[in-house]
Amino acid sequence: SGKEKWPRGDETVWKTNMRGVDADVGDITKSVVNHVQTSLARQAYNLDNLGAYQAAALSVRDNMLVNWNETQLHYTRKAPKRAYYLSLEFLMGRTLDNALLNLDLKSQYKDGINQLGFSLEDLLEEERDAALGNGGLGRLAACYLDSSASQDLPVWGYGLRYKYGIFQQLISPEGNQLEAPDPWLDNQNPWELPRIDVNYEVRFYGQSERLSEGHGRALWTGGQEVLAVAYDVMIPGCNTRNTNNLRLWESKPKRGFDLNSFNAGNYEGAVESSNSAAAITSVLYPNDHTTFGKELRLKQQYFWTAASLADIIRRFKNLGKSINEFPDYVAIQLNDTHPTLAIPELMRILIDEEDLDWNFAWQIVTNVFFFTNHTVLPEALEKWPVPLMEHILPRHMQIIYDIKAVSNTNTFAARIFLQAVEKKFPGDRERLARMSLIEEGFPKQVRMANLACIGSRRINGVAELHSKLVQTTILKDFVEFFGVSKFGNVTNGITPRRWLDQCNPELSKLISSTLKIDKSVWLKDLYKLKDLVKYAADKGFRAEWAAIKQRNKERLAHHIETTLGFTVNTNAMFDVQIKRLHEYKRQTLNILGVIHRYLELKALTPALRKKVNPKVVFFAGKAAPAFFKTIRLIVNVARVINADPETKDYLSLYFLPDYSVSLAEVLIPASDISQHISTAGTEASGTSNMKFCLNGGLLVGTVDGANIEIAEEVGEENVFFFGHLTPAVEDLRYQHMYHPVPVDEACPPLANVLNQISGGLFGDGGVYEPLVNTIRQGDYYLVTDDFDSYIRALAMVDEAYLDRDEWVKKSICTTANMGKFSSDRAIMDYAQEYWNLEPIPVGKD
Ligand code: GPV
Repeated sequence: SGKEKWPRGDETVWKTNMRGVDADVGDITKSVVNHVQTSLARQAYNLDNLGAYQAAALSVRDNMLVNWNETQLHYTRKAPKRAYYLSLEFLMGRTLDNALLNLDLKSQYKDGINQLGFSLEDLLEEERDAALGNGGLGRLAACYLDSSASQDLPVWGYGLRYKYGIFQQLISPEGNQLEAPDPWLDNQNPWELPRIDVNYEVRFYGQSERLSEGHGRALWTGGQEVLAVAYDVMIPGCNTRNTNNLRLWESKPKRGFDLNSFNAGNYEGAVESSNSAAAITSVLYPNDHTTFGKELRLKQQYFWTAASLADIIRRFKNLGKSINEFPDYVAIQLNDTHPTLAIPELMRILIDEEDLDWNFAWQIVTNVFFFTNHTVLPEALEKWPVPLMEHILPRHMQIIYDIKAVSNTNTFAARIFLQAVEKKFPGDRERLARMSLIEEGFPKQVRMANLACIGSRRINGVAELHSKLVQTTILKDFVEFFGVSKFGNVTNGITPRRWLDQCNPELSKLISSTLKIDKSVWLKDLYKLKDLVKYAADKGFRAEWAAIKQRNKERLAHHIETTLGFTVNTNAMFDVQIKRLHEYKRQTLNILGVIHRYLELKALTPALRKKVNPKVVFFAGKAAPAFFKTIRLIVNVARVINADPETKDYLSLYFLPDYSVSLAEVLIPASDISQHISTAGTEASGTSNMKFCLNGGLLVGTVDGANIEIAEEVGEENVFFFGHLTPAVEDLRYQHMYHPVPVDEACPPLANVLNQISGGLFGDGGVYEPLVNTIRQGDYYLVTDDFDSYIRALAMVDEAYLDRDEWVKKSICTTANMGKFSSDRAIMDYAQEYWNLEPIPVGKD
């Protein structure tokens, strides 16, 4: 009785039979063959690349599992404060290559796979991307997981296990985007561990009755109960045994069949309810920067936050601490407003289940949560109709009204401040209306950003300019209410493991051999790249640098040749814009610039044309229906100019379908120049700008988001800036509204381009009228105002590229000065300035 002895049985037998990570090639082939036979039930004679990939993945997974187990045990024993990153999106991409590199097993596996008659490169191509995200926001979450594990920080991610990730994009011959489902789990996913035993019931609908006694308690009953089942994804750190966890929830019916319906003979009804539970995690909503107010989306958000919180609380309770100490052991980061329901959900748990006093519960809540805002665009600010919330989450709606009442009658911690504000702005009812959690109207709506803001310990934006804009525009009233110290900035970052070492192995090797330090050192201290600056003067080094860029361009060309059948001119400058299509990101400005260039080329004599710097322009990105026309225009411009014998050697254009993390890994290292050309003040940060620069590509961009900080680091002489600055944007928009000037007057070269489109140079001009009219009328994103300056910037790019020696120096100096943009720096900033978290390295007690 009493204490059990662990392990059971003979400890040395356990120890000598545990797998280690220092497997040699013999162990690797043995483990892969074993998985072929026993996990896949296949044999050597019928093994294809897919089977070999799966066996290799399972073998690598075994190595990760050893570390993962050890890490979780270590964290449990040490009981440190932990942080949880709640994100509705994790855009992970492929795992095998990344895992091999982080575990430092790539060369051993390469040899082992070779001995078995396969090529590791081929097997890597068999893996499907895990594309559980739309764009930058989801990819940022993935980079942050890599950096947390790599720096031994006890951070877990929580998300949803969508059956279908972001849609697969097809482009029809006419240039229309078509969407197909992304059945990424069809081949089985070797990287996830189903945890059927880790599950929670989540309630929807029903009734919430306030209890007369107690302190705002209620009883929530009835409705529908859905089961959340955990799937764990291991996150290996680079050059450490620490392996963190990403826990994804899948929805299941609570019982396979509802017995009551079954007894009543209502077979169809029973099956239907089981279908509706599974629907919750069936698909990732493809809306980037927009909200739709769809019931299923609200159910996704609650399902995920409720399951995650239940799991976090269960883990906390295992520590045997009092609930008062919750904020000392738990920090929860809200990735945008999508998980904001976690705030009223934690209130519900503390009040209704833990029986805490309302004010005390609110004090705990406001010390646990941290909120990151990722945009100031109004269309992205989430609002949920009150009637919908009342229907689906009646208890949470009551709590939100209670929070609203308390914040309005100012009985909580910030009372002193509000009194001061009221003194300063006596009877400012408009201010109160703006700050309210409920927006008046038909219907009333819950403002999730306001809720996230008042329910969090600290709030941050994602680049210096953006964080300033958050504080002076959308959350201005809250800065005046709480004081500015509650607001901060954490400039985004990217993991140099995936975005340099993995995607550009030749450059990584050159850096290590030049700096004479192992990559495991500089990959985890990216400021070390600074020493590359002095080699910019070295002719031999420049030649190697340029040769690698050239081979990366050929690798991209080869990829395009084999997948799309186009032959790309690798002697040209490669100019790339890859990101979700949005009006504010201004892919239109880019394509209009391409047409302008084409018309200028056509006007030149053949002799003069020969002096022009040849250029290939690449676009890729998925679109919401509102931006389909932009893709159609790009595709049809490509069709015309790529077939024009007079110009095609000097200018060609490709729209690469189905943009993904894996495609980005091929495109980014091949770019000479990339475009980050949002209207000033609209792109919160951007993160692909960092990836291009880290790989020695230069930027043409507006003075926006992280472009500004990149220029601060690499030097303004190495960035091609153009366009109006943020403070001018509002005035220009005002002028467009009240003193409109026709495009023909405001910018004749642009008017000419628009007229060519309308005139049918790229097929039926009528098709493009709505697109062209966004510029001719209103021009909210200031394409007209920035066009001349944009064309001038591109001319400067051409001129700079002609002096190839200088260009390569710029390229080297750019990479060398990108240390700040490692996501290691960003995540350490969160750990220290927000979460109060310490590294907990495994095996270094
Ligand atoms: I809100 N972002 C995104 O990808 N999707 C969204 O729904 C929202 C923001 C992006 C921003 O647009 C980028 O500027 C930023 O770099 C990225 O989030 C990560 O912070």
